[in-house]
Amino acid sequence: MSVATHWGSFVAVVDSGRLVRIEPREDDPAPSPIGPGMVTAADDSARVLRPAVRRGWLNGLPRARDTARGTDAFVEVSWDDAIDLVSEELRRVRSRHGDGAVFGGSYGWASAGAFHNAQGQLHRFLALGGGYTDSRNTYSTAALEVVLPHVIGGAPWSYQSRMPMWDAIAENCELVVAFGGLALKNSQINPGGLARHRTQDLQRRCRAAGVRFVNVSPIRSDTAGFLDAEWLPVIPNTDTAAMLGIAHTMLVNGWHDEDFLRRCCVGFDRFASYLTGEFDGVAKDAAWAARITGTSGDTLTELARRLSTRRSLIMVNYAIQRADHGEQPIWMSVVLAAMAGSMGRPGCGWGAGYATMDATGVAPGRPSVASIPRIPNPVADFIPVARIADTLLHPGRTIDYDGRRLTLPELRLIYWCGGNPFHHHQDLHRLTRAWQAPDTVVVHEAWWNTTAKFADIVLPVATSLERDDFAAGFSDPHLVAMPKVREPAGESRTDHHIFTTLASRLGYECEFTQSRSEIEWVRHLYERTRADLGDDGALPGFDDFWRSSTAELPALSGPFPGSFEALRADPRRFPLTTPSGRIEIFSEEIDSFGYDDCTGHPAWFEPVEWLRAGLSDRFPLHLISNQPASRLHSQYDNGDRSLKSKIHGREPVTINPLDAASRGIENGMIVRIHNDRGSCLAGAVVSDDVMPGVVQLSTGAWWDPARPGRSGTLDRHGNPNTLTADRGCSRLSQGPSAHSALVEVELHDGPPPEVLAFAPPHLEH
Ligand SMILES: Nc1nc2c(c(=O)[nH]1)N[C@H]1C(S)=C(S)[C@@H](COP(=O)(O)OP(=O)(O)OC[C@H]3O[C@@H](n4cnc5c(=O)[nH]c(N)nc54)[C@H](O)[C@@H]3O)O[C@H]1N2
Ligand SMILES: Nc1nc2c(c(=O)[nH]1)N[C@H]1C(S)=C(S)[C@@H](COP(=O)(O)OP(=O)(O)OC[C@H]3O[C@@H](n4cnc5c(=O)[nH]c(N)nc54)[C@H](O)[C@@H]3O)O[C@H]1N2
Ligand SMILES: [Mo]
Repeated sequence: MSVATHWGSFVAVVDSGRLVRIEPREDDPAPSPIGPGMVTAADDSARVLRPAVRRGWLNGLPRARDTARGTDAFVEVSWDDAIDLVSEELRRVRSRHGDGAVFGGSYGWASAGAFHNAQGQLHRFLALGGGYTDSRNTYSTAALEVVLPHVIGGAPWSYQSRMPMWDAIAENCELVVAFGGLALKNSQINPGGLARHRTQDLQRRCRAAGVRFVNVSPIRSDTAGFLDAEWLPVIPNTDTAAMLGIAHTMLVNGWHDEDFLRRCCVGFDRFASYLTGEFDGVAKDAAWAARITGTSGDTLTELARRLSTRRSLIMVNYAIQRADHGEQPIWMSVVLAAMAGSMGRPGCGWGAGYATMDATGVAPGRPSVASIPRIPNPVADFIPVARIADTLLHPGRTIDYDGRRLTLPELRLIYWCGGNPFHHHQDLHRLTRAWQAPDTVVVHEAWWNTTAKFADIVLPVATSLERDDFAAGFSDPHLVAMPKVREPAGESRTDHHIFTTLASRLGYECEFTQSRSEIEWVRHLYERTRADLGDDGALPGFDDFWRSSTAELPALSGPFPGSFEALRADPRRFPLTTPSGRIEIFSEEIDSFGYDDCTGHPAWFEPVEWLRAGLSDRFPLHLISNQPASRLHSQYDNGDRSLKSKIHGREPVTINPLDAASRGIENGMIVRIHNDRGSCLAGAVVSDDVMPGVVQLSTGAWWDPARPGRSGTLDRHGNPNTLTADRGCSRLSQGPSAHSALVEVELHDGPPPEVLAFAPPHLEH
């Protein structure tokens, strides 16, 4: 039976109803090892088997400002009782405090599947019930999503179909400079699933065609060994300065593409006076940039020459914008590509997110596929996604966001479905304090992870292996069947089943289900997709698809709206959708917002936390909390693959030999990483893969506070968000800035405490 996940498609081996193994698909050239590791987690001791309610909440008092959240025992209740409690509480909060007091902006990746999309199900349920406060943008790319439409126009994600694909790069490009690298570990993933992993083969093809790669990153392994990339380690968060130094060199040598800048861009002159220092007296030359980035001026000068004389491509990844002033390196990368002369030439120019997800740069998109239908949300209020703790701590406060003033709403009921904020949010101790504010927290989870433990009502949810659906991954031109391969564990139910029962209790079941059963919905969405494609699509009927497990959608062909090739050819005929119709090197619009931390053109702003900040006296190491190779975020941290990666049960932290030696740290030792926000344990990996002054601790280890609810308490397991800062990138995007954090590392003293991250809370019956 076929299995589809965010980490690819697999085959389930089932024996008399029991899931025995998950194997790679034969036609996947680079299957992810995360898939096979899912089996043991399906029935592990962390599984939530029955609805459970926090003891203090059930006892009724105190509800608001409760510090027992995260520490209390849970009482298991029947589904009937759980549905009563949740529906009553929704009714109470809506009538007492208004629909906007319900927070449904529950961010998170959940699982693959067009129908059982957790956010889609939640939003539909809450919208039909009166509405909810939503969240906007993603933890992945908030800064990019907000700034790029100002600079290159189009919808926030439209660059995906406008940038060169790998095959065109192999054919046309000579030099790729990748800011943040091209980590293949990340291309295991594709949101919503994918049939076959292609990125590795395509990267190899580029290498075979003679494309040279430069990896601008604090970590060497951010490019695959077979690419033979030149490694240019830069001090984290200084990419904008490096790009400015390169741009300045191009300008003063006259290497920049004057014709393209004049015809297809606006505002280069104003930017140029910033570069030369006409405004502030500081020339952003290669020597200036070298001092900031920790590289040599000659290297940057040479890179400027090569970028402007070769057919070149500037790539940016996403991590560089999950940082203080994260808008700047994205904006500046577009400007640099415009200057270099390759913008709008086949296989060259600019692109973002290559290898961060498999389909990015592989296919420019796919025809649209029907999913659980959205209902317009009657509540207009929203918060920028990463400002959740601010909202809970400071309701009524106003903040800036992309030229607007937002008033943070007062949230009384948090409904989280398909995400794990107690892994993904920055500064988890601050989130713990904020989390005490609402009256009620309802969570749908399959496992007792930290978010479940910090809820009031936990409803056990079936996993993607335990329900029927089909996958339509981001940009992947395949549909993959996802038949149920095992029964739901314990009493768990699908999100849809739970919402159907709640909607029934609240009096709108028919509107919610449209009188379709789950399998009828799956069939309906597939047939709808097939009908929308018409004869051109020629998809097989549902029964054939379900039997054969994969169907191929017709390829999309360009040119796509906002194409840079069309812009270069004729900017009058093919304008972008920016106010000027051109690439905005200077944005009058952003300038008019009057923000001091994001002005009218890209610029270097010193991050609050970086290796040249005063704080580095006390915390001399920059923490990179990148994506884990062994799992997707926190998902399947309890799976085989992730468990095997741990060191004495802790998350591995990589540290340079120089930094390790001066601290007496050796491979395999348990260390304590700390700053003023918190501390965690981790297992040391000593390697010159990371540059000196930098430590790397992946995201997603289930947070394991030693004294839950106690501010600053030790995390025994190694979640980096115990250390990161909860600070918006700037007033423009208010995005998360996880990659701007300084820490110190020391040997852990004495016997290490047991890791209890995977232990369920105390359960009463
Ligand atoms: N320090 C630091 N923090 C970061 C990042 C970083 O780089 N550094 N990266 C950020 C990024 S890019 C992202 S995208 C976020 C990711 O943050 P999340 O998307 O919140 O992380 P996941 O671990 O994918 O959480 C998904 C949760 O949904 C549950 N789940 C799975 N399927 C279903 C389902 O069908 N129904 C329900 N109800 N639940 C389901 C899983 O068990 C899991 O607990 O993290 C962010 N946090
Ligand atoms: N295996 C796996 N793959 C994933 C995910 C996962 O959880 N697991 N998550 C997926 C998701 S949701 C997303 S959004 C993407 C994220 O894709 P990215 O954000 O691109 O991925 P990261 O692994 O966080 O970061 C990649 C590298 O950026 C480098 N970097 C960090 N800060 C800086 C900096 O200031 N300057 C420079 N030059 N480099 C820097 C680090 O060395 C890091 O290894 O990955 C996706 N792919
Ligand atoms: Mo992400």
